[in-house]
Amino acid sequence: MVFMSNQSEMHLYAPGHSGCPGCGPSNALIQVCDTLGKDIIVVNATGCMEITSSQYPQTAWRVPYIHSLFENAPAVASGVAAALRAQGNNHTKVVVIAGDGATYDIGFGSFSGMMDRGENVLYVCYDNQLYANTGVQKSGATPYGAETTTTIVGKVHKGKETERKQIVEIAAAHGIPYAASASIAYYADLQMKLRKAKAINGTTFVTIDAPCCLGAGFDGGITFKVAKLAVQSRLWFLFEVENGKYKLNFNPANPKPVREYLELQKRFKHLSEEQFDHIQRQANLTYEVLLEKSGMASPKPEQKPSQ
Ligand SMILES: Cc1ncc(C[n+]2csc(CCOP(=O)(O)OP(=O)(O)O)c2C)c(N)n1
Ligand code: SF4
Ligand SMILES: [Mg+2]
Repeated sequence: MVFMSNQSEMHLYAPGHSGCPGCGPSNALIQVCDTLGKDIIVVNATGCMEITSSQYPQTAWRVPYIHSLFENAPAVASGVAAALRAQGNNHTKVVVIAGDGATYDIGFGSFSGMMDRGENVLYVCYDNQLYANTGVQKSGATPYGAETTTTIVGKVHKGKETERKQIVEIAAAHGIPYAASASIAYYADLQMKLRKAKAINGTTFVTIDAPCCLGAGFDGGITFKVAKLAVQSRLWFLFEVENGKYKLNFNPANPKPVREYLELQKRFKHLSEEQFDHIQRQANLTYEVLLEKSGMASPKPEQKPSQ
C-alpha cells in the first residue's frame, strides 16, 4: 500500500483498489468515507465493492471493516452496534455498505429486520442496478427494458419486463426516521444526506445511484455524465423521507428526454419506440407522484361534486 506524505490529504477509501476505471460504486465509496470520516465501522456485504477492495493481504479501507454475507450484513451491523452500546461508545457509527442485489433482493429480509428493530445503523446502498460481481444479472433495481444476462434480448424478450422496486419508499414504510435517494454526481446533496443520516440515533438509509460502466455498457470516462443525466431525465430522483415527510431535493422541472440517458448505454440499445415511450411515461409519472408526496404539486382545480 502506498502512503501519501500528507496524511490529511488521504481518502479514507484508498486508491489502488481493483475496481474498473470509471467505476461508479468505487467513487461512491470515496465520497461516503470522506464524508462520514474515521469514526465509523463498515460492515460490507458481498459484491463488487467487497471483491475489489479487500483481497488479502491488501485493503482499500482506511477505516475498520468487516466483510459479511448478503444474508446477515445488517444482523452483523446490529451486533456491532450493540457491542458499542455495551462499551458506552455513543460516537462511533456502524455503517452497512451493500449493493442493490444485497439490498433489494438477497439480503432484504435481514435489512427489513434491522429497520423493524430500529438499530442504530446507517445503511448505505450503492445502486449500480445489477449484480455486477457475478457477471451482470438483473436485480430488483434493474430498470425496465435493460438487458442483462438474465433479462435477455431476443425474438420473444426485450430486456427487463418489470419496473424497479421503490426501495426508498419500502424502507420508509418501515417507519425509520430517515430514508433518502442520492447520486454520485451530486456530491453536496449526498454529503448533506449522509451527515444527516449519521447524526440520527436509529436506523437510516441512503441509496446512491452509482453507474457500472462495465455492466451497463458505456465508457468509464462518462460515468458522471450518465449519473447526472439519470437525474436530469427523471429516471433517478434526489429526495428524502424524514419522519414520513417527503422532500424532493432537486426538481428537474425542465427534464432532458429519457432517450438522452438511455442511448449512452449498450444495455438499452435494442429499445423499440414503444419501450422509449413507456420509459418516458413512467419517468413523468414517478415525477408527478413525488411532487405530490412532497407537497410541491400545483393545486388541482376544485372539483364540484356531481349533482
Ligand atoms: C446467498 C448468495 N447468493 C448469491 C451469491 C453470489 N453473488 C455474489 S456477488 C453477487 C452479486 C451482488 O450484486 P450487488 O449486491 O448488486 O453487488 P455488485 O456486485 O453489483 O457490486 C451474487 C449474486 C452469494 N455470494 N451469496
Ligand atoms: S463491474 Fe461495475 S461495479 Fe464492478 S468494479 Fe467494474 S464498474 Fe465497478
Ligand atoms: Mg449491484
